[in-house]
Amino acid sequence: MSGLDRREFVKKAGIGAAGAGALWVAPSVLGIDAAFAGASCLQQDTLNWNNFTAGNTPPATLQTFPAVGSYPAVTLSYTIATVGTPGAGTNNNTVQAGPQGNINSNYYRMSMTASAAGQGRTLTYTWTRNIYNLRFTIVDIDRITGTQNWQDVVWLSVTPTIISQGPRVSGAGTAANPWSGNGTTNVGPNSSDGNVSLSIAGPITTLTINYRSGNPFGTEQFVGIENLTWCR
Ligand SMILES: [Ca+2]
Ligand SMILES: [Ca+2]
Repeated sequence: MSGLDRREFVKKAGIGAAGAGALWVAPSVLGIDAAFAGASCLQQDTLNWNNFTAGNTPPATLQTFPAVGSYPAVTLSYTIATVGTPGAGTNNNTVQAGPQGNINSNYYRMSMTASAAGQGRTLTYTWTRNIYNLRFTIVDIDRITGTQNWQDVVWLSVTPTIISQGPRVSGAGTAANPWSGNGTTNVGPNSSDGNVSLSIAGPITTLTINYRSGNPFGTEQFVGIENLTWCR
């Protein structure tokens, strides 16, 4: 469908441009990836890291999304805890400027310098009411072997649906089968090879992202969390 045809179709379908941000639109209508757009989303919210200052630690209460029509307000907060005794790493628990994972926008960074396997960070997001169809991308899950010898390991508290997974990442994102870097060299900021894009149908009010070192000796390592999008 051409752009003009699409606009005409949208018009005939009664999908107002002014409300496009708040209305669910059939994914096939606007050419959005169907799995990413989800089945039913009358009110979609996005936690956009570009709204935070790069270099800063974000506030524990990240953002309140106001009531819209019959959808009550929802507030997203987070906590981050340290597991074991890793070093601070570089810019742990901060918003950083992209690109990372070949995505040219701000992202949230967890970092450490591990001295033992299993050290890491535990990041927990909490919403004040049920949310559905959560989608986001984790970037730079990678590994170096040799002198530096570090490996990123990540799993979620809820089994995700994987939308896409880079070739340098193994696993399924669960405690039994975590994602981990499978390469031998660093995945750079302009590569998506260490990315995982996922969705969680929900409903959920909390999600924990476990980040660990997979190797007993490592230098500084990190992963990033891109924008979070969900439906109320
Ligand atoms: Ca990494
Ligand atoms: Ca990397």
